[in-house]
Amino acid sequence: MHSTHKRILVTAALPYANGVIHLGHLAGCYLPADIYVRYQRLRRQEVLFICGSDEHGVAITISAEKERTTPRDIIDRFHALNKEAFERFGMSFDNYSRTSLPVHHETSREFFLDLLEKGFLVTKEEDQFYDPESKMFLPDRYVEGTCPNCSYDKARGDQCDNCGKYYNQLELKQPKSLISGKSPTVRKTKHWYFRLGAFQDRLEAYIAERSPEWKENVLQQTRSWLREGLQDRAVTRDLTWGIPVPVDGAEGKVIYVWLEAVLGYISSTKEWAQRTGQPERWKEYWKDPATRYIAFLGKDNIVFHTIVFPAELMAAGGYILPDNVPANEFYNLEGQKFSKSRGHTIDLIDVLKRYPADYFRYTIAANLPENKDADFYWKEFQARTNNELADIFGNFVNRTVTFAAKNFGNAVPPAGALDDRDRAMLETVRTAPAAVGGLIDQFRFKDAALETMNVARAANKYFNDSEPWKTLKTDRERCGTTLNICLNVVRSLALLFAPVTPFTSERIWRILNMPRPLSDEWWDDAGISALPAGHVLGAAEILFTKIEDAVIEQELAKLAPPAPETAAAAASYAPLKPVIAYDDFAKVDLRTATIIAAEPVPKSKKLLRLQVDLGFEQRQIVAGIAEKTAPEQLVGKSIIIVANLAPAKLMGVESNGMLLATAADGENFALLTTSATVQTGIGIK
Ligand code: B3M
Ligand code: ZN
Repeated sequence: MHSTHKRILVTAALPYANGVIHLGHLAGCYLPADIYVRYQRLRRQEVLFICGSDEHGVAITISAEKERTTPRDIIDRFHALNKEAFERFGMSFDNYSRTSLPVHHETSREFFLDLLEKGFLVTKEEDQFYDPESKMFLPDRYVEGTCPNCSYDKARGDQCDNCGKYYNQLELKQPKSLISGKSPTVRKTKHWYFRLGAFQDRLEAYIAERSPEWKENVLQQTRSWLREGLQDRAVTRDLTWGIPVPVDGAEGKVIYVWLEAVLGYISSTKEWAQRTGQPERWKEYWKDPATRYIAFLGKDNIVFHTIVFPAELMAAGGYILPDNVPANEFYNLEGQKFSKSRGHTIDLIDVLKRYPADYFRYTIAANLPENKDADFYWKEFQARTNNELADIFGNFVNRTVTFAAKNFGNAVPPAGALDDRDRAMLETVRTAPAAVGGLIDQFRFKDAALETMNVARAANKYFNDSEPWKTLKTDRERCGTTLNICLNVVRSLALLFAPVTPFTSERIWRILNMPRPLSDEWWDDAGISALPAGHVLGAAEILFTKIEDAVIEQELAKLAPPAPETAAAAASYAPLKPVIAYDDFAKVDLRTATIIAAEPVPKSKKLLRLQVDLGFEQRQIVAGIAEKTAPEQLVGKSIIIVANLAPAKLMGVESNGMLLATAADGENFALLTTSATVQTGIGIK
């Protein structure tokens, strides 16, 4: 832990008040943040956990139009729903604000005018799509067309949802206005641009300094933006919903949502300071270098937190910058993306009526998408709940407290002489706070949750191996020692699990009849035996109820069946691999080549040995296409190969490269070829 810091500021991405949050959001951003904050509080760190609703942006105005209502109605509804869902899920925010509040409009105006005054904003006349029917300029999300990069035909105006590419809306092919459905015209409009390039050097230095601590997925996206060179970015939009641009001549324009939303963290902190009667205290969190700032968010928000927001803070001067931005990857549902529109989702407020939040908190924590996408499966939810929470953690607690209630007057018996098994159990508990805490400090929440469950496993085994039901009859003191240790381990587990399953830990605290609130405890004290002999316990209760198969079948039936066209498509198309940065693709060296000889590889049904000519050299390549094409048909073909692949041996035959072909059979099998006139050895990009 970073002892040089006096306090910790934690922000979690402000969800758009344009829909209900779902488990994907919790796994991507909010649950990791809450685990981190709860743990730091138990370490007696001064922590402030800030969040709120992001209530501007065109998505909200589009929803309002679709529902024939107002943006205000949309944000009031979803701000309330999301705030409630977060509370029920145990998100322990110190303040949950909303960017439609005056405090946020003031903060945003202040930053905007400061940028203007310091010359970090420039105005440019630019061509933009205009819808003559609705008489309005079309912001990015209002235009739909064909992606210039991947030809996806439902691409929106600023970023393609299919390939992730950012572009200027005018690059869209066959553009269509989402308001009138007609093709838009192009008109000149003035916008203010943030001169992001002015911060290139300072941002590169900032990232270089922070990079040893940051996750690879975060660094990769950030570095690819820096490598491309930071361009001026339009930070105003022709919209009426949002924060009006505080400059003469900007009527009908608002500040671009992403420029102001990140300032929402500051506004929310100001609101917290006001509400708690210490209006100046927000500065301690945002302007004091003794504050360590951790920003939690999902992976599609990374560059706004590692480049745009730091640039804004650098421009303003005197602000701290994020010390870490531990973004997670995506969390999907049963192998497909969450999709409210397709009904492929889990409504949090709905399911929390049927299952305690901790069942989800533990299931998600145990499989967080920390370094790669992950999925929620209802069957795994049932398995984690039944086989781990109930059979290990719950079972251990219940056996311990009911045995003490029945045989030791519902009090903690004295511990006598310890044997090796006792000492091993106490050692496991003694080292747990540092082991689990160390993982949380490294934002490895999944390993922390699994490590904590391992302590419960060890406790269960200790109970079984100590056989107190036998020693009760043969050696009551020994039996008392076992139960003394087990009751203390129950208390330790309540502390260790508190960041992940806070509701359960509070219940254990009541079962143990603890004299002071769990929140007053010290994390490190999870490693000691703090229950004195004679301490009277509370009433036992079952912590977890197992989930029946039939119940899970009902949940699965609620999920929309894959739509027919996608079901067929799913059958024949492999799911897209995760989006990669251009730099990853650029490492591959593709070349044209000609097959000059082809023969089967002895004793192999699949492999052919090819001699290919690259122009500057000849190569031997082994290809698994013997069942798809005859060798004699290949000679003379102009193909494409991966020329910088590490050499490999297949069935003992050296292969130095790979040819490109469709991964299919029958009429769908095809080599990637070029016309015979194309010279060999030419690079492909
Ligand atoms: N509302 C995008 C999102 O909900 C945006 C995050 C803002 S964090 C300042 O994913
Ligand atoms: Zn695309």
